[in-house]
Amino acid sequence: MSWLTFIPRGRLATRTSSSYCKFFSRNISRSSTPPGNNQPPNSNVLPRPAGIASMFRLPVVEHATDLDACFVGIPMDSGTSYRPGTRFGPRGIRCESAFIRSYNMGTGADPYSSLRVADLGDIRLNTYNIPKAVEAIREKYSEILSEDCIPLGIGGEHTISYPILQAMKDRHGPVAMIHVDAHDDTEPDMCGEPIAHGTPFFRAVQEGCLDTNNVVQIGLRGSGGGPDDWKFGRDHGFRIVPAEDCWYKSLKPLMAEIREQIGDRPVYLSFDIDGLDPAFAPATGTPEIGGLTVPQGMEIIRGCRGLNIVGCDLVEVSPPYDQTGNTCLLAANLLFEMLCVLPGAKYLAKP
Ligand SMILES: [Mn+2]
Repeated sequence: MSWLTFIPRGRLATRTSSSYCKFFSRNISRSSTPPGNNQPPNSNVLPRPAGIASMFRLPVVEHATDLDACFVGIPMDSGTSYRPGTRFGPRGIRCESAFIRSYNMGTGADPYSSLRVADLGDIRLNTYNIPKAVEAIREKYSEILSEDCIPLGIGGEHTISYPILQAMKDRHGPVAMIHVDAHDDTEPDMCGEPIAHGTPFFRAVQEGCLDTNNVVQIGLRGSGGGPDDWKFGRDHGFRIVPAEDCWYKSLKPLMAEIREQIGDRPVYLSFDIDGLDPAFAPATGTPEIGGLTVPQGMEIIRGCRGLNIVGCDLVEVSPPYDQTGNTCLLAANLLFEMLCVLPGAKYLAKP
């Protein structure tokens, strides 16, 4: 059966197929995206499985010039301690992102109508040399930030947040941070190596990249080495919200407290997919039971609306462990939620 079967009869039935496309592109899209702003193509014009699998099927561009926000892939897994595979994260998440539409039914956000957004492709990093890889990430982020563009990083494992925060510090000074994760990632080293996916926030603190009295870590849990595992953050003023403190609860009140505390400070959002329970996000390197639910993850991101967000990342998705594509689909949706709460994102309706 052809899709043309579904074209309504009457006046429309006399149109040619190309004028149908024009009709649908003008009228079916409910977003008010102005001409010149990018947005995902309407699926009545270009079927969602079609086209190049860029992030949300947005145009791929080389530079962040004239963009308000950009997606940038960081295909890195050299710093992983257990299951590898996050180097395929950007590719897997982009592939599943093809399903996601332009308007947020839950919140009324219509991000493409006010933000100019594109996919910057992937950072060309050295997969054989971690210090060179993080240098490439820092350089690319410095370039993006110099254009006043807000980067949404598609990981990659959590090592990437270290050079990102270096670039954030260069641009904004020490930043506040909302960090969703099962792990605190404040190890001083792993096997004696200073840069790995368990060390990014130790390094960031040592180098003055974080406004440590305005760092919140949400969802920490699991087996550990001992009772002092989270001591480094606590000693530096981090607020730590273990997963157990989130069980059975809405996180809206927590986010209200966090917004009150952070105020208008520049804030970075780092979302490790393993902050969520492995029932929802099994395709990750170091899964821990008893994690946050998907609605709780969404409450955290939606609760960032109104904050001065200067960048976000979504890390630790490992597509080789993604039997169904569901973890990548979840990650793509969370990145859409992040886009919806960036400063300047327009809302058409109240939830
Ligand atoms: Mn992490």
